[in-house]
Amino acid sequence: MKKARYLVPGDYMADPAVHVFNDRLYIYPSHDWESGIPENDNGDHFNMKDYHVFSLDEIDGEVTDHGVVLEVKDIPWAGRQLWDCDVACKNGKYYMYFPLKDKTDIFRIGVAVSDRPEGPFVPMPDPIRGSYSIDPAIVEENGEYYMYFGGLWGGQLQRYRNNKALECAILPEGEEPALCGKIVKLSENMLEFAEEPHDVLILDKNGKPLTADDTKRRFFEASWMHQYKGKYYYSYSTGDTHLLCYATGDNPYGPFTYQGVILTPVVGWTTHHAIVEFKGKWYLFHHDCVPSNGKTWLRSLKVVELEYLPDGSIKTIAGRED
Ligand code: FUB
Repeated sequence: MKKARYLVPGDYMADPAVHVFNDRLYIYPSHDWESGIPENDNGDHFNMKDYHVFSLDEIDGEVTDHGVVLEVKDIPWAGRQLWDCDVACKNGKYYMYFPLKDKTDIFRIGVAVSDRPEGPFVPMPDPIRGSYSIDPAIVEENGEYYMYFGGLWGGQLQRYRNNKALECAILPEGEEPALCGKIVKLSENMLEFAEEPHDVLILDKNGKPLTADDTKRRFFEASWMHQYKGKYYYSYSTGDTHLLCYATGDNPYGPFTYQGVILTPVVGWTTHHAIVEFKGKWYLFHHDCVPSNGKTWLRSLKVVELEYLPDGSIKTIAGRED
């Protein structure tokens, strides 16, 4: 696959989380729609109200839409905005982790459970205790499960320090250390945090933490983790500079050393991704707003092959194909 392929041309889907379950690729996207909410820096225009699941058995094969698998109206603690979710499998059960604003307009992360990767998913009555912000991404490591999460601006990460809510949001500035994404181990039953979340530190090549003004490299949102040749690749969006970047480390907690850009800016404000190996090749799943003529709240899912250079670095992909 040399050219990026749109996966769901008939609908607007974004923020892909992708996993191989039972030899099949499963895609867990956000479901964009035209809700009429005006665009602002808080992301109110991303007013999603349900999730679909998609699957395929070949990368260029037919995409099956498994329909609506979870809806805001069925989540007891719901306020609004179902943003980027992820799914993990443990002991034959599938756990969907999703960010959603509660009735006080604070993002929490909830869990919904299914016996099948394609859902439907049944939500737990309350969000995960101690959870906050957005963009959960789950990895399994030696039978333990970890969640990466966090996002700035509308993702509300700047409202917290040391996992406690601040009286008012504080975004670091200038040469102050940038805010970090978070990692937390999940409990045995997958329904709780097993510890306090930790910072995911990103360092430059001299071992210095990235600073707030380093906006083309610092973390903003959209964490993803994959392993390649024994290294841990932590990838994320730089948000207001619209890049997908990555940093590598020796264990899931980091620290990670910044390495480079995976995807240059796409059409649309947000950029988001999943990196997955399938049938011996690596793929970048992402989204852009070309099919909606640049409407940043109406995004479309894409996939393109990802290439590694012999030294383990990732070949940068152009976000715009023109
Ligand atoms: O889809 C809403 C938000 O936009 C996601 O949570 C972010 O990662 C960004 O893609």
